[in-house]
Amino acid sequence: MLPKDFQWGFATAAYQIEGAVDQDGRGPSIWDTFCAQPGKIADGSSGVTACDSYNRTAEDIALLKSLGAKSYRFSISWSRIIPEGGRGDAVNQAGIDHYVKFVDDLLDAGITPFITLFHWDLPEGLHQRYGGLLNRTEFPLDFENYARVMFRALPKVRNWITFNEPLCSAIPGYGSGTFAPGRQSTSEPWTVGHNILVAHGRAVKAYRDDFKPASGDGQIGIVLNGDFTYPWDAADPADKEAAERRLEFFTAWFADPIYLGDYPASMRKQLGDRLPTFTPEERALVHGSNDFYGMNHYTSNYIRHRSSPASADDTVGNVDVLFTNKQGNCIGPETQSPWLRPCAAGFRDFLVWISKRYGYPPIYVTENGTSIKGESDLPKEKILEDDFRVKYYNEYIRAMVTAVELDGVNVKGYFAWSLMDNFEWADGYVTRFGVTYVDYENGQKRFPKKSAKSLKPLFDELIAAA
Ligand code: GCO
Repeated sequence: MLPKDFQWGFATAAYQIEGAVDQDGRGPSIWDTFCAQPGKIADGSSGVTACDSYNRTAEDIALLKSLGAKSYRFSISWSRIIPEGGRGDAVNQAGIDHYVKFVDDLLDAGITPFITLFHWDLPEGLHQRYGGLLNRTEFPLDFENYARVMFRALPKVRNWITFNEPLCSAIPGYGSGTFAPGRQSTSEPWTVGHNILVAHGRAVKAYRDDFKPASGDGQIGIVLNGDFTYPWDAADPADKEAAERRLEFFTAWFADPIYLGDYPASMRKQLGDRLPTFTPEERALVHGSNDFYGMNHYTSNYIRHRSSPASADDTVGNVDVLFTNKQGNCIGPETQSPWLRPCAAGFRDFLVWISKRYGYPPIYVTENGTSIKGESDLPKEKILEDDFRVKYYNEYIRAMVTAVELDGVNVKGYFAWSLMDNFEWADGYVTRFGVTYVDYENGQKRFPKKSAKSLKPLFDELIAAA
């Protein structure tokens, strides 16, 4: 069973659902700029309208209530709050007022807000002014300032997330260039990852020093993503070591500095001085800076070692990442999206890996979900009958309960990604992750899928009676 105070609900992100990009004083983000560049987004789309959630807060809250959600994880658009982004720049009161009302309305509806401060949509002004996430001194200071503005504006919020998936700001954003701001470099991803950790540390210190309620029930942490890994050949020590190294490059990159005080040795060995070194002040800000571990997880992979030296642009630990192992066993059915397939056992194993490495911290599963290739092309009635997603959630959530019951993992909450179909970054609207179908051609009308209605009965069964 899960504890009676277990928080479950759904997750979204500002740029993926809000739309209203020119409304009420919002400034441009790097994703507005990136989407405007031809060829960057698969279907040539952007978050200009998305799900129009900025103007449909009452409708989205009613949807959450109808699905039985206890909590809702969403992100704040920094460029709605400080359109130019910086600590010396004007604060946009209309932006603050929007989120103050949204939080009040959620609380009135009995839904607990979990707020992500940064879900990739950096104000364009900071990128232009000093290189945004690349600036080791300016960015952490401006992020802390923005965080302080939100902590002050939303004192009723008890659950804060600083960054969502810093890896996905760093590697697609500054390595491959497939995400905003679209830079390609073999050193910048490691600089960006470091600066995000320092910015996270500054915001956490600010919260703990100046905003954490005297009641002590306020908490703050970072959200890290990761696929669990299995050796391609279970009998090959080199593949076993490669599988562990892949996890270190994926997740320990950020979690080790926070829980253990420095980057994994495997990263230092491969990257050398491309991986920044923490100053004593930075280390003090970062080490111990999580009240909980925010975990985004979708799938697992088989990992095969490479005998050749790592290439300069390698970001995965010099390994092959596969869905099939040496014996030909395949993780998940071919119908899934090209880059993820269901593997519920991997979810349990990853929860255990995190717990053992970091001392059994409280964990919130802040994203978990799936999509299939071609879901968008199906007729609406087929989309609504998403049996594959019902199966995914049933298997994954029960694997999580097993980890709690048998492995002593301390999971405190779970957020399904996502409340609704939304703008899936470089995939545009082609890939659907929602438990709610959004009819983009007909006024963003929402239609809960079968999976949306499957979660309340499942959690009613699995959460201990109050
Ligand atoms: C992520 C992001 C989400 C994605 C989701 C599906 O984890 O990549 O937080 O914004 O939309 O994961 O890819």
